[in-house]
Amino acid sequence: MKPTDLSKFHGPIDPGFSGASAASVEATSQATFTAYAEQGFITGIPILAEAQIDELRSEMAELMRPEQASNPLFYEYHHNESADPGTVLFHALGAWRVSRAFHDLIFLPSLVRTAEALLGGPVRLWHDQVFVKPPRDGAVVEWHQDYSYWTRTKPAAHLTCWIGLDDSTEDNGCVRYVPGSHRWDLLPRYHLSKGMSEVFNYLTDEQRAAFDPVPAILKAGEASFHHPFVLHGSYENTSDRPRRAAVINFIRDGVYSDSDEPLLAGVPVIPRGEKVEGRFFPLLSGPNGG
Ligand SMILES: O=C(O)CCC(=O)C(=O)O
Repeated sequence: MKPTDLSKFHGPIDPGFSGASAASVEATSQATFTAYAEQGFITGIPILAEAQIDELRSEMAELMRPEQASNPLFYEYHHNESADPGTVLFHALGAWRVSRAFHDLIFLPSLVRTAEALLGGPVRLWHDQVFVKPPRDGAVVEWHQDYSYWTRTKPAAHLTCWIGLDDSTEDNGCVRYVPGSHRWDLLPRYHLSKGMSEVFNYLTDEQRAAFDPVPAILKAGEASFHHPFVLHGSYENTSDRPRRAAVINFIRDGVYSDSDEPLLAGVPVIPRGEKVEGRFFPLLSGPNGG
């Protein structure tokens, strides 16, 4: 049976999901703007209530079923993206088209309002991602800047929100950020889960000296937001707990295509120079984002 493509719904489908939100929609404080501008990320933002975490965890288990590998709604799907077969990184793009809870997550007002504040205007979905590191043999995510993977869209008015579905700690492979690295030039793109040393081939002496990552230790349901140039990565999960995450990648409304190829697998071409919009890039601000 053909799976239902939830991208046709540009607003929440299940009022119960959004209604359970833990987070009130508050104005972004000056301290938050300052931290984001200085460090390139902010962490510890409460987003999800217990019921939403439970729902996303159970839908994550569905998304990971072997038969999903052939689901054409995903833009990318890797049961294991790790280059080391002894470790596992489940990583997929496009869950919002497949799962109701992951779909409704992108419209949560608390997320959208923070994204608007940090990007300085109305926002759209660029794409979503899910990352799962299973207990004990969870793989690494190499140090990288997100925009290295997104140069086909311009300008770099992008923002990533990383939401933990488990407590994330140093031993289960939490994300780590290099404060201030959002002011560095763009690094090349390389394998996302091969090791943690590729990046050092490209850093200047000055950048190596300034390389001092900090762990984003989060409770389940909390989020961090990061700049598209901030250097970040994560080590193995050596704990006996999973480390599951939902990631939303926003663009400011007005970002345009710089490619004549599909921006995401299976999506109609947006010719170079034309605005990124339409069914697969919903506007989240305004009535859609509740
Ligand atoms: O989940 C991770 O460890 C990496 C996530 C990441 O690279 C991102 O959210 O941009």
